[in-house]
Amino acid sequence: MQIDYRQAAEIIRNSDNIHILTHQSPDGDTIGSGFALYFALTKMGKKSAVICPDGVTSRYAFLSEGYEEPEQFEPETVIAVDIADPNLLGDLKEKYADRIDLCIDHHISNIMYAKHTLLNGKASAACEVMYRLFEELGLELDDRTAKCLYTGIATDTGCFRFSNSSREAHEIAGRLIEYNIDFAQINREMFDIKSRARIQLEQYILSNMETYFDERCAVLCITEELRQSLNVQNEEFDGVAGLPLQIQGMEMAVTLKEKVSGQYKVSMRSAGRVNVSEMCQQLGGGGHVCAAGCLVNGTLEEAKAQVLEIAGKAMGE
Ligand SMILES: [Mn+2]
Repeated sequence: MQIDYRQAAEIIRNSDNIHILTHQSPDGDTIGSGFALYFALTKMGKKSAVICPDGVTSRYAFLSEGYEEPEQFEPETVIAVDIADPNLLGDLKEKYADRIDLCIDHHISNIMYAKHTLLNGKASAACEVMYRLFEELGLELDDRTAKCLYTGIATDTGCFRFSNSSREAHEIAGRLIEYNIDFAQINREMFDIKSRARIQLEQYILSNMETYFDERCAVLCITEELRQSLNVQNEEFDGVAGLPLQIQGMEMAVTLKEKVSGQYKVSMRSAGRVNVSEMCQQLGGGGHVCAAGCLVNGTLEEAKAQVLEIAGKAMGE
């Protein structure tokens, strides 16, 4: 059931022991909104734990500074943040999928799996929804909460470059930088600094990608064998899917990354003209107009053929 800010605030006021779930392959928004909620709940005198299916990767560890892992407890309330579909819970799916009381999200593709869903499809990030929820709760933010919320908005808007960078997103970010946060450093860490392995990965991708439909669609294939040979950790693939869109004239980019043998995680990015959310929906996935994903079974060639058929139609080929 979809609920509003007032009702979501009520649920939070009435719960004392809360598990906060983030999605697998974590990004700045899920980790940022998860820990922002933890800090807020702590301030309200409530017990909570942030549970991340892939752990807090080193890239986002700065957002969890000040987190104190509580002893294991049975939650009264389970809250999922930035999670459009319980399949994104990874290893946590079995334990939690059927018992999520509140989902706080901004994906229009949310399948409404939670008992209550606070969804703002116009929000740039779950962190933007979280900011409004804290307002509704009358909570005063502090530096570490502001740092989490700012990072989520900055990362989900591609540093305020994507079309979801609304006036609202800018205004909230403006209020967040009033706190003592080093936003220049956060953006440098999130957008400029890369590991050597990542630079090697980018070099590999740009020289080995395939292009289709008059060079308007790029396809990147990353098998597990290739990942290992490049010595790149899974967490370092964040943002790779959009890389080909830096090339003039490129309209969409598709990345096929081997998840397990016979299954590929497909990430699609659009420069704005084509709707990749619709394409991914045809394959059982979803997301945003310019950034979406799905899982495809089969060999690499089979997966690629499926994706190219749908992409070709969408691009008028
Ligand atoms: Mn998000």
